[in-house]
Amino acid sequence: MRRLLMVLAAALCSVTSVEAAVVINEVLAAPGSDANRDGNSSTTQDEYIELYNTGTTSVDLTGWSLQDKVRTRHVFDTLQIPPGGYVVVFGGGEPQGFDNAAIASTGSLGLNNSGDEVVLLDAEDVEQDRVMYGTEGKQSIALGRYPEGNGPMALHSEFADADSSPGTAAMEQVSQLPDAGTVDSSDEVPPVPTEGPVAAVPEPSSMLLLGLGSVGLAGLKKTFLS
Ligand SMILES: [Ca+2]
Ligand SMILES: [Ca+2]
Repeated sequence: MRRLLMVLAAALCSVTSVEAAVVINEVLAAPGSDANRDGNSSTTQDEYIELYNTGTTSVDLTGWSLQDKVRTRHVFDTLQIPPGGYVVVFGGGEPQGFDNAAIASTGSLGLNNSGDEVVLLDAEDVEQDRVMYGTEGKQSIALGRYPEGNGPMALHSEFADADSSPGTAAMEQVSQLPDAGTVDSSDEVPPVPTEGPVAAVPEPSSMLLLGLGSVGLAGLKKTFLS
């Protein structure tokens, strides 16, 4: 019995260890603007792959690598990714204003616009994550995981108000959109829900009319039946 429990415990541990903390969170194959913010819009240098640490501890990315369908495109130099942190690997250029950014160590990411595969390997060449995309990669819109870090890949514009969010959470981009400066802080403004479908709840005035309608109908029934 004890032996069985030990075997079960070992099996559970191995399952948990397969759950990778660091995932491929966003991919941009066909950049249409200056994604790395170096002042130069380039269809190759502004390509990027964003990694996200879904775990609760830092992960040492030293020796980890990124591959596309063709070959290894980037091998990480010494780099830590903090819990809840992002790392963006650009095709090239001189990325500006990112907490953690790198440029492809082979000189290019080579992300095919009409479809490709991106694989993340750890320092022991064990696969940690893999994403695939098709012709949707042609648009100048990043493909990202939604919910952040563990959902399927979708066009970034389908779940956020921005076409991309290299180095940040997709939802942070949305919350930055309203101009907070125009709101008078002395007024009590109720918080506006930022997500979730709008429920088809009748407005109070129409509910009142409905209520009046049924009272009217009841009255009519009473009149005709009596
Ligand atoms: Ca650029
Ligand atoms: Ca992002």
